[in-house]
Amino acid sequence: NEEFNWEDPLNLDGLLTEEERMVQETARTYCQEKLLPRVTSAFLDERFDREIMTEMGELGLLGSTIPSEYGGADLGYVAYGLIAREVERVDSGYRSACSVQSSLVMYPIYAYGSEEQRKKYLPKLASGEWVGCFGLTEPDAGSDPAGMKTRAVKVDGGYVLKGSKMWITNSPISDVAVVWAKTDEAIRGFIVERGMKGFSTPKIEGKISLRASITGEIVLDDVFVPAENMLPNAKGLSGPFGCLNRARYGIAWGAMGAAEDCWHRARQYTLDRKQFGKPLAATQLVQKKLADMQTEITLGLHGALRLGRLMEDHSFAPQAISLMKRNNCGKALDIARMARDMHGGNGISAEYHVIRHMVNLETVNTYEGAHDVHALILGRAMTGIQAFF
Ligand code: TGC
Ligand code: FAD
Repeated sequence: NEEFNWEDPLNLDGLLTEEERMVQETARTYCQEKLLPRVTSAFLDERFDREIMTEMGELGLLGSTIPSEYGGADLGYVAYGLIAREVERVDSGYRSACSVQSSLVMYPIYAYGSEEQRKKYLPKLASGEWVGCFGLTEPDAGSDPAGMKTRAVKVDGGYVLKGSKMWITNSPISDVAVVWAKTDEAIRGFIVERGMKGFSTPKIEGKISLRASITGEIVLDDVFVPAENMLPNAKGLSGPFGCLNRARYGIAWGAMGAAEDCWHRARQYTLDRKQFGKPLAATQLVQKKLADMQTEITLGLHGALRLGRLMEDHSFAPQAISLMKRNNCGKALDIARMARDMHGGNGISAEYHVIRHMVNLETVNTYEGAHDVHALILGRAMTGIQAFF
C-alpha cells in the first residue's frame, strides 16, 4: 500500500504535467516569499501595491493562456488554475487582480479584438506595465447585467459612452477599461483609455472584505471612444459571459487555495494549542472538522482539474463552470468560518490570517455570479425552466 499523503489524498500532483508542476512551483515561491509578507499590512491599510502587477507580469502570471506572440505565457487552463490557487492561498484580493487582468481584460481583447487591438494592448497588459479593469456591473444591474443603463451612441468616427459602473476591481489604478454598453443594436465592448475626456474612476472606500484589492466606480460622462476601440467580434451578453467563464473557472481553483491555507493553519493551530491538558487536535470534534475540510478541498480541486482539462479540449459547458465556481466558493467560505472558529479568540486577529480569508471569501462567493444565481443557472439547465423572474 502507498503511504497516505494527507495534503494530497488523491494525488492531484501526479495528474499534472512537468510544465504545470514548474508553473505551480514558480507561483508558489513568488506568492509565499513576496506576497505573503506584505498582505497583512496591505489588508489593514486598505492598500493595493501597484508593483504587484509588474512583478506578476515579469513571472508570466498575467494572461498566462494568451499566445506568446502577444506577450502571454501560452499555458493551458490547468496551469492558469494552479496560478490562481497559489495566489489566493495568500489573498483573494491578489487573485482578483490577476484574474481581472488575465480573463476579463486580456482574454476579451484576444478573443474579440482586432489584430491592431491585440498588438497595441496585450503585450503591455502581460508585462503589467498597464493595468486593466472590466466594467459590467452597475449600481442597478448586478446579477442581471441585461438591465444595464450605460449607453453607447454612434457618432461620427466612434461612440459616445454615458453611464456608470460599480464595484470594479482595479478601476482606480487602471490604464485601460473594457466597458460593456448598450448600442441601439446590442451590448458591445469598448476599450476605454485613461485620459479620454469624461472618464473617471472614483475609489470605493470602507470595504470590510477584499481590502488588499482596490475597487472603484467607472464614471462615463459623455466619453468619446473612437470606432477602432470597439471590440469587433463581441455582440450581446455572450461577449462578457465568455470572459466570465474563464474568470469563474479560475476562481474555482483560487477559492480552494484560500481554503487550503485555512485548513493547514487550523491543523497546525490545533496541534499546537493545548486545552484541558491535551492538544485541541486530540479531540474528536476537531479531527472531524479537519477531515471535512480535507475531503471538500480534495474533491473541489479534482473537480477544478477535470474542468480545466475540458476547457483545454474546448469541450466545456458554461453550466459546468457554474457548478464548480458555486460549490468551491461555498465550501471555501464554510471552511474559512470553521477554521476561524477553531482558532478561538486568536482567530479574529489579522496575525492568524483565517479571518482575512473568511471576509474575503464573502466577496468571492458573491462576485462573478452570486452563489444562488449559479444555482438558478444550474436549475434552469436541469429543468428547462428559468426561475430568475
Ligand atoms: P441569458 O438569456 O441566459 O443569456 C444571454 C446571452 O448570453 C449567453 N450566455 C453565455 N454565453 C457564454 N457563456 C455563458 N456563461 C453564458 N451565459 C449566457 C446566452 O447564450 C445568450 O446568448 P444569445 O446570443 O442568445 O443572446 O441571460 P440572462 O439575462 O437570463 O442571464 C441571467 C444570468 C443570471 C445567467 C446572468 O446574467 C448571470 O450570470 N449573472 C451574474 C452576473 C455576473 O456574473 N456578473 C459578474 C460581473 S464581473 C465580476 O464580478 C468581476 S469580479 C472579478 C474579480 O475581482 O475577480
Ligand atoms: P444583487 O444582484 O442585487 O444580488 C443581491 C442578492 O440577491 C444576492 O444574494 C443574489 O444571489 C440574490 N439574487 C439576485 N437575483 C436573484 C434571483 N433572481 N433569485 C434569487 N436571488 C437572487 N463587477 C464587474 O463588472 N467588474 C468587476 O471587476 C467587479 N469586481 C467586484 C469586486 C468586489 C469587491 C465586489 C463586491 C463586486 C465586484 N463586481 C464586479 C460586482 C459583482 O459581480 C456583483 O456584486 C455581483 O454580480 C452581484 O450583483 P449585486 O451586487 O448587484 O447583487
